Amino acid sequence: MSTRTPSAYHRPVQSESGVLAKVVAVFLGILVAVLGVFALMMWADARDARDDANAAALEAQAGASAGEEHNVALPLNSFAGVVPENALQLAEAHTPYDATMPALQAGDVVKVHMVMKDRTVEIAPGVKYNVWAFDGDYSAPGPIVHVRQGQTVEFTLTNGGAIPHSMDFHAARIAPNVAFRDIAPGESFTFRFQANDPGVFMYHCGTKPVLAHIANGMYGAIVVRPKDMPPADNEYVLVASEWYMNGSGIEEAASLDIAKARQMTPDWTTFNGYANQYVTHPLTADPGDTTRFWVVAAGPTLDTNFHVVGTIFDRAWVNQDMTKFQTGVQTVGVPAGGGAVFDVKIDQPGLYPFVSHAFAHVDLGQVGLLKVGNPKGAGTH
Ligand SMILES: [Cu+2]
Repeated sequence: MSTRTPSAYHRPVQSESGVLAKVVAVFLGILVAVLGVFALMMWADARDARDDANAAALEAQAGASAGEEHNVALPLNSFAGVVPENALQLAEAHTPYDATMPALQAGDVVKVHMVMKDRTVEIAPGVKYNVWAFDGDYSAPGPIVHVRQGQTVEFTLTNGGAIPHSMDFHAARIAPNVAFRDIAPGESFTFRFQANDPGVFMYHCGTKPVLAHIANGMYGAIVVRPKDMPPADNEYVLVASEWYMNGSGIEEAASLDIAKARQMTPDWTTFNGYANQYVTHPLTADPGDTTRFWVVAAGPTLDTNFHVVGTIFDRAWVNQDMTKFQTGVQTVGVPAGGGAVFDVKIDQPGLYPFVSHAFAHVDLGQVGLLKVGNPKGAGTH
């Protein structure tokens, strides 16, 4: 399953389905309302307090009109208050983080090499942020590590950044003062651990202040596949996190606002580092498939309340107890620093939003779509 399939679900589409037509109509209404807000905001000073208040009111109205369908429109406003006028085009042009579970590797030892790098990335359409994060295809979160229970992970950290960093694997049972020690810029360090505990775990830089290092993007997910698990047709990895910015990130890239981070008032919340990326580029499944979500809440501070709209979790392995699963669960809290695994078997084609059901998170970007089949109004490719 590709996560890079372009989506045209938001374009006007004729539909015979009353429900679908309603959804599309509501969505287009939201889109028009939100774009209208932004046209106004671009004309005025977007940071003017009065305009922000008006825009927030209008957006609240738009959100309210979404009603029970849930608002899957781009939340084009945030605490920072500004996105570019062409946010929708930028969202479409964005290449989403590939949430697809990577293949396992053969052998007893799996070598993982991560290079830390200071870089500027987009965390929402046209919104740039200076991360301390990972080199390569992924910036924040880092690459998905996927190993089989019992394999040994040989991990090498190379610090290509400007200050000391480290890496703490929650999947490891190891002396942290040795394995998770700070590595100076320009240096590398290798340690090994046997991944005997199955589940999906956070990894993150543990250098002080940890709040700043995680808030700046130094986190990711490691999946330790259990020896026995029911089969799934599609497997996706989602890392929930939040961003705290000292500016809008539009004119120039923003950096961390540590006061906001301490107050837990994020500008954006995301799955896999970019607001709403799987709304514009949905994850996919075929009707009748069992789709498995491996979810980590990286924080740095906030939990995620994982829920898939339009279905119920057939199985939920909660916070890494992989010996048993709950059945028929609607929403599961994934604590910051924790993880959980969710199976949904969906028969009816459609667009199924996955969200943190703490809905402030949805407004700030922690929402995506699972596109089951090829529903009308959801794009044809
Ligand atoms: Cu760090």
